[in-house]
Amino acid sequence: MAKAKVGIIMGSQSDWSTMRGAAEILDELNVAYEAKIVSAHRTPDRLWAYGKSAVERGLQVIIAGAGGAAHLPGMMASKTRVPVIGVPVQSKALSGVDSLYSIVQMPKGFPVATMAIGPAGAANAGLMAAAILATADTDLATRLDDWRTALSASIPDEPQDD
Ligand code: RP5
Repeated sequence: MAKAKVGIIMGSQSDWSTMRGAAEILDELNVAYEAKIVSAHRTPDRLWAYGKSAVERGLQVIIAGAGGAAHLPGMMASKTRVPVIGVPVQSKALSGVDSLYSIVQMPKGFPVATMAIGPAGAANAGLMAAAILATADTDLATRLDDWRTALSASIPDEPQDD
């Protein structure tokens, strides 16, 4: 199995149904990744160890998804210089606006590239990770260009009746 270039991490098993969207994009684009549950609150030591070892393990992008008090992406960004893409998972109580605000409002110095709330954000996180890697990988760049061309081609010119 190829060594993971992208780490997909999430605060809970319950986030996987959303974060799977990032994994599916990386599968389509043949980008090696790993997926782990790493919680800022429930497993803080795991978060620390993951961030501390990310560079030496060869991770080039981290996609971090969390909901509610969504501290995982920001804490990970504080622990590693590997670029972190944050995905606000849709929460039950506040529909993910809490997650979005928690992730996007980083203090100067520790950025998190924050996506949209929910599945679209997860898929876009996969695409963003691929785009970052494609700057130094021409084969991946071609696959990503082809993916984008196929998406555009799938959009009809005119609306159809249901
Ligand atoms: C966060 O709390 C997780 O990222 C998840 O989105 C949310 C709820 O977690 P569970 O109670 O479903 O485990 O830590």
